[in-house]
Amino acid sequence: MADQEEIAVSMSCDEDPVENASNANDETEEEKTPGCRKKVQSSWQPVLIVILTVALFEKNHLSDLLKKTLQEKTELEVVNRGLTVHLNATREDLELVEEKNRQLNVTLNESLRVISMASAENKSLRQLLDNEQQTTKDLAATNQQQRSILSSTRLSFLWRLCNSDTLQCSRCLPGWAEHDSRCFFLSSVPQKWEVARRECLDMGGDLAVVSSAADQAFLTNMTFQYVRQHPQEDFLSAWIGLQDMVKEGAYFWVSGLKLHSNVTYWRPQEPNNAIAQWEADKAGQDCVTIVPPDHIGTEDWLNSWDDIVCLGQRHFLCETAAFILV
Ligand SMILES: [Ca+2]
Ligand SMILES: [Ca+2]
Repeated sequence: MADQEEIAVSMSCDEDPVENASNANDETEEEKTPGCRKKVQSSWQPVLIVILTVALFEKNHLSDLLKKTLQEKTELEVVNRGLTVHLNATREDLELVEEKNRQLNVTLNESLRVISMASAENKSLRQLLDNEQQTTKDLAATNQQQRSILSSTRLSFLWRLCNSDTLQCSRCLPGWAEHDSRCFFLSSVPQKWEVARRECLDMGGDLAVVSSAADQAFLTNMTFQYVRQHPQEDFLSAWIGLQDMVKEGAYFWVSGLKLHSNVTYWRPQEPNNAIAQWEADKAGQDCVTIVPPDHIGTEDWLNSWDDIVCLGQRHFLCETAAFILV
């Protein structure tokens, strides 16, 4: 609208627009046509006012827009700074996370290595366990077999204690006599005292020990009965487990007990540590035997001990504990 008005004014004032246009800035020409200029100025004022108003409006608008933009810029800068701070913090966190991740990777690798080693060791242990289980199984089978054999052996051993006809069982093996929960054996073959003791030990016992008058009576009676049952043998006496080999006169039982003065059953004039003329080259009499009495029940029949040379050949009396039958 403003442009159309300006053209209309120009067309009504200038007959030769080209010429006027070429002299538009010529002050001398302006002075020659003052009426036309005043006319033009009066017609341009509203336009200028409008233009100025519009320009002012635009200026204010642009100013407001600039302020708004500057404010937004400021806000954006604040936000940007905040985001930058946040970004930096995030980067630091990320670096920490990455460092932690590296450490976790190291730990993980170490754990995997340990697990691998443990797995190998576990496999080895499993193999050992399998071998041990197989060995245990084999041993159990062998044990069962041995138990079977032992049971059979034990039964046959126990049967030795029993009469197969009467099923009466003794607590002592055949050939042994029971007394005071002990079993006594009188050998049919004479031996030296040391050899005799070894044979008693091999049978699970030792040479007999006299702990009481009852023991003495029982053992002396055994020798007496043996002589009666074997009148053809030259039975002199039988070793018991008493000796004074270490110190003359200091008698000890094979059990380690010292001879008690209240439990002694020496023959008259014994012990005399005598050396027979035919044994002059031997040591004194340091081992004790029971000499069978001529009669049982006489006044001094229990006093049957005699010390004789240990290297002499004598029968011998052994003892063991009696079996416990349940
Ligand atoms: Ca002696
Ligand atoms: Ca003597």
